Amino acid sequence: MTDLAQLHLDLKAALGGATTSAEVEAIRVAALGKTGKVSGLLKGMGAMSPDERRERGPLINGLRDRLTAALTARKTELEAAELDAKLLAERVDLTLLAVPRRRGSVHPTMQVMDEITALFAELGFAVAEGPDIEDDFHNFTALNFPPRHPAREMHDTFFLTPDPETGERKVLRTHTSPVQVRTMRVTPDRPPAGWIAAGREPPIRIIAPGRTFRKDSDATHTPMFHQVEGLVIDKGVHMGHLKWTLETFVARFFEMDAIEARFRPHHFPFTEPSAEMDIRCDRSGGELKLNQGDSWMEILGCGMVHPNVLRACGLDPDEWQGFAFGMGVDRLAMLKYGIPDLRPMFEADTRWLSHYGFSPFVAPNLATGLS
Ligand code: 2NL
Repeated sequence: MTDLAQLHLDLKAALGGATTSAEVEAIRVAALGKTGKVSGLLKGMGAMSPDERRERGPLINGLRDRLTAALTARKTELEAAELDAKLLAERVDLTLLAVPRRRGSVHPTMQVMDEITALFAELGFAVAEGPDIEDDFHNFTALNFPPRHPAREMHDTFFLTPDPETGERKVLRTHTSPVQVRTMRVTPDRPPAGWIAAGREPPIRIIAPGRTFRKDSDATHTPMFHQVEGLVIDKGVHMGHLKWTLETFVARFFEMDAIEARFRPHHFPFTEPSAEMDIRCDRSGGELKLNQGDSWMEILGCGMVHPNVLRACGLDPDEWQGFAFGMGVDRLAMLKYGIPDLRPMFEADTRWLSHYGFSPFVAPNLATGLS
């Protein structure tokens, strides 16, 4: 037998014995790699005499071609088997429950924010957002707080260190009203990203949910709390629109057909007239029952947007009118979900959160119910 035939037989035997694609690769390197046996034969052809090359050349080339074909075939075969084995090992058991062990939950405040947002979305309100750090103009002046008026102190404002160059004193917003101011004011400069809905022409229908801050800390106040404010600007808007919107809102929020409410005169610098909305309830027996009894519970503040506010936002009060309202979300969450104490709300105690929290997999919507 010739040396070439023997080499061919040896390689075929080795290939037949290979059980992994890695072994096939090792055989390929040993035969056809840089220092492989077949590569050596191919290189040696240069030093042959023309006659020898005519005789051995086709044999060596033939060996190389047959070997390459055999290597490829065996490698493909083994790789397919390896892939099958891997897929079998990585099989997903679809009979396992998709419900994970619960680790995180939705805070009741955020659940109620989502509920209120879903509810007002159905009434045609868009969501507007703005910065937590505000300037005096948007938090106070545009909202008809006179300069150095006690109302500014009443808000127990957190002031930031004044800018050393301009002396400007920024504040942590004491309400989300500045978001509405930013929505109404059409300014030539583009609002920064994240100030959603800033600079819109009326008609306007928005709610502004978000964090607010006041220097206040006791059994019923935390220095950080959450508000949802709402604003409607259009032509011919009046208290009737305000009343229907808010009565519809509370009935849907508490998931009742109707809720008896009263509007009690009040004062806010930014609305005229202003009112607080109370709903009928019965607190006897330690349990809160809505629509029963002789007690009234304050639920939100509201009013017709003050002409000075419209003017500060570049709107002509003779052309545009509006109503606005504001509510404390944390208190509404406590009311709706029977949370007795405000203080643990923001302590991030996981036992409290797993007790009062909501599933992150069920987003509130009016089609399947809010809660
Ligand atoms: C409350 C009362 C209220 C507003 C907020 C508002 C905003 C603009 C113009 C006029 Cl831009 N008003 N917001 C109006 C009435 C009441 O909040 O007790 N909040 C917790």
